[in-house]
Amino acid sequence: MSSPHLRSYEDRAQKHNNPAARALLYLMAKKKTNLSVSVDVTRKKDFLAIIDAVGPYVCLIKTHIDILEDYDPSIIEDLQALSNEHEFLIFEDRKFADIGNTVALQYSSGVYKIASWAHITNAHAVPGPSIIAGLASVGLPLERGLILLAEMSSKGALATGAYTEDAVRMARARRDFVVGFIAQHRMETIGARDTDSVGDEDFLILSPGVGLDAKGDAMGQQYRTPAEVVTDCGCDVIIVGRGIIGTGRDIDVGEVQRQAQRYQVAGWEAYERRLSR
Ligand code: S5P
Repeated sequence: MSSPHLRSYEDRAQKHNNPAARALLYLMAKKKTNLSVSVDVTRKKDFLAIIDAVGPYVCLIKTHIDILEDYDPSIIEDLQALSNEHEFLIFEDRKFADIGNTVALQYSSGVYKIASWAHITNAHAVPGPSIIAGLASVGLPLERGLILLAEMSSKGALATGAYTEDAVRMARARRDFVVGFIAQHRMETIGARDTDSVGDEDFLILSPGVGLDAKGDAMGQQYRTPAEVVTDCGCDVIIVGRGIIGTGRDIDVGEVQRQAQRYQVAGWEAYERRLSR
């Protein structure tokens, strides 16, 4: 089978074996969007207003639920209602990084009970395969999917070279639950010489560090354009935060919506260009 990035999202949706990945690819094709908005705000009112405004333009809403200052469980009900209304999946960017037993508790329990509402979450590879086993024990019965961090967008990130390769090997051993990577490039070429089966694998590449206007921020973030990310590097989902929601304390919902539409168009054109190459 050809490399996933040369196939349509629709075709990949039909063949994927993980329910969360299948649902995401299906929504991407249906809504013609590979945009994920990162809703990094601290007030419930802004959080829900932004999601309502960008909902029609996204396949995936990415949350950092622990930065909300006025969190209460009703936020999850509102988020789920918006997810049903606008048809997007929910990705809690929790970046788990502990031993299997601890992450299973962090994923299932505590204040946020992430597994009960996030279709997708993510984890660092640093603890080794046991982190996947721990998260899968909670997530698989709920038909969730896991994204491993194979690379990062920040300047000086340590997730490179052998670390990235080992993250990919860990994912290959758990293709029932690991559906993709946070990365800046495709990962199929990694370890292609290994005996691991790479032929029919279909990992989604979700790329943060995307901006049409800025090249970075004051804290080491680095931005590339949707064309660089999707057409040139073959990534599947663009993750955009401040490029859409802005950097000010006051949210201009109309402007947020205009920017979401702009990034949706740029991301989709970049995908169509990639397929027509
Ligand atoms: O390598 C990474 C991984 C992630 S998940 N670099 C990132 O920036 N992220 C997340 O993407 C980060 O936590 C933030 O929520 C988002 C990028 O936000 P932006 O405002 O810089 O677009």
